Order: sequence, then structure tokens, then C-alpha cells
Amino acid sequence: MGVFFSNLLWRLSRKTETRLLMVGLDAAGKTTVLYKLKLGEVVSTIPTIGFNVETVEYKNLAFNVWDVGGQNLIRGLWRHYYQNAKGLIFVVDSSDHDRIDTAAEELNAMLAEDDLRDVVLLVFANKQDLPKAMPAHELTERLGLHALEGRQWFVQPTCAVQGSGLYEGLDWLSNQLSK
Ligand code: G3D
Ligand code: MG
Repeated sequence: MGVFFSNLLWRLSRKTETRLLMVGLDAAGKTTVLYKLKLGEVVSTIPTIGFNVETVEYKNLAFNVWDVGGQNLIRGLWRHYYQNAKGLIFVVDSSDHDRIDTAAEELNAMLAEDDLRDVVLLVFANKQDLPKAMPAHELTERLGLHALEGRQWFVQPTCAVQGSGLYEGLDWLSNQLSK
């Protein structure tokens, strides 16, 4: 997997400054994904109280990662990270039936942001190893993706703890960004 990742990351990073955002509800698996990618040192910063951002940089590629959900007061601060973002990776816990509607609201609120109107959307349908996990087509439905207009999107089933699906998803993203 290491060689595949380096080729892929090289493709993603050879252009100047590619910023990717990775968000999702807490416990969706974002930090697990970040460490599994083994890009480099994960730096955790707290720009303001209650808002924790993990950043990993690899050549010209930067990942900014944070939790969304229930933080209306600090929402405005996220905009700092939106600027120049090329891709949005939305990580969802596919087994979390109780919070899938909340996840959908958060996703759609972000996609409504003006700064994010051109970003490509990759959904990691994570925790596919769990017995109650919703399959990709059901998540597509619940997240309302078919209603998106003028947006490239893709749902990739993943199991972040095993690292499965991550490469395939980023490969899709990389192909979209090189178009
Ligand atoms: P977050 O960064 O989005 O908040 P984390 O989420 O990466 O911290 O993951 C939250 C919990 O989910 C962790 O468990 C992590 O191991 C687990 N997890 C992440 N991805 C998967 C997956 O694909 N399958 C399963 N079964 N679990 C996963 P703990 O127990 O450490 O809280
Ligand atoms: Mg985390």
C-alpha cells in the first residue's frame, strides 16, 4: 500500500497548494484516517476555544481536519480553512443510524457555503466492518447526494482502522482534481 500511496500523493501534491478539508461528526473516524494515511506529523491546533483542527502537510498538499456538529457559534471560524480548498472529504460512521440525519444537515450546510461551491466531494462511508453499517447506496440517499447540482461527488465505502477503501477514494479525488 505504501508505494500506491506515494504515487497518489505525488499526483495530488505536485501542483501548488492543494488544500483538502476532512470533516464529519465526532467519532466518524477522521483522526483514524489521518494517521492511517501516514503523510507526516499530525499537528493539532486550537485556534479558539472548542475548535480543534488537525493538520497534516505533505509537499504541497495540506489536510485540515475538524469535527462538525452542534457548534453554531464557531461556524464562522471554519471559513478561514475554506479558502483555496479543492476537495471536501466527509467522513460518516455508516453504523450510526441515530446521527445520520445530523450528518446530512452538517454536510449540506457546508456545501451551501459560497467558498465551497467548487469543491469536489468525497464521502468516506466509514466503519463498513460493523454489522449495522448502511451500504453506500443507502448513505447516498440519506445524505441527499442525488439532489446536489453541479457538484462532482463520490461515496467510497471504507474501514479506516484497516485502511481499506482510503486509497480508492483518494484516487478518485486526485483524478477529479487533475481534470
Ligand atoms: P473522529 O476523529 O472522527 O472523531 P476517530 O474519530 O478517528 O477518533 O474514531 C472514533 C472511534 O471509531 C475510534 O474508536 C476508532 O478506532 C473507531 N473507528 C474509526 N474507523 C473505524 C472503522 O472503520 N471501523 C470501526 N469498527 N471502528 C472505527 P475508539 O474506541 O478508539 O474510540
Ligand atoms: Mg478526531
